[in-house]
Amino acid sequence: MDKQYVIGFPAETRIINNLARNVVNDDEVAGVVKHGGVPVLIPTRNPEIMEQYIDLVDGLLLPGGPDIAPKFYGEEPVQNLGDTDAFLDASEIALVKLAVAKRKPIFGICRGVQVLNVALGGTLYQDLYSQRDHLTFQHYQKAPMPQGTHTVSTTPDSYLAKIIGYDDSTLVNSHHHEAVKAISAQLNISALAKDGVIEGVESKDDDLIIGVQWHPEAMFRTDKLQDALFANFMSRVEKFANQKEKTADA
Ligand SMILES: [Mn+2]
Repeated sequence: MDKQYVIGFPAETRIINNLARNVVNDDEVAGVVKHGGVPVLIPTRNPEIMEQYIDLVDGLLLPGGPDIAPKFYGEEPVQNLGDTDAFLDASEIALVKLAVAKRKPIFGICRGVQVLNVALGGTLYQDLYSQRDHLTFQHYQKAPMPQGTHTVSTTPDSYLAKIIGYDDSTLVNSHHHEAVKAISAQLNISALAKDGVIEGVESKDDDLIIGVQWHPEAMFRTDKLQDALFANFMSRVEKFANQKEKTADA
């Protein structure tokens, strides 16, 4: 990759030493930098200015993070819903819609998959264990995050299968109690856990959007398949940027 492409990272707001700070996950930054991307942090207190950020970036990384306020998909909160932040949600939902409209590639990680689904009209389980009536495996693992704990099956002919292989035994880590319930009409399922929990989503007609419910940023240093997800993201960013240049030249 000759040119370096700018990747937007929406930031969570965390109170550190009594001050509200904008924070991003350093492992996600490292995965993008390794493959030639230039990360920029997007503060999320002001959802109304997200269009300016999308115009600045070539791609969007939707990171892991807290739960999503269920009001964004028309539900009331259940007892086991975790921490939420409506400013973060509103900003990320705006970023997804703008990135899709402006053809900027998205890579969603964990919460990122859930944000993608909600932004594009889908719904979530707020808590797998109290809302799903059949067998649900451990998806909030107690093992160290670089270690995979449950397997996923990739969907044949999916873009994800082209990246990590068409396989029913890819071992991934798992750190979520929310998950996609009704999938957006704009997305396809690209991976499932053996209990049926949706573990991957992607856009239907192209590879503009790829998201995984696990955490490749905790695994990419030692796992070639997970590293390939970051490499693929940056090659998608390059491809869509080149398409835009051609359109602009014509
Ligand atoms: Mn899982």
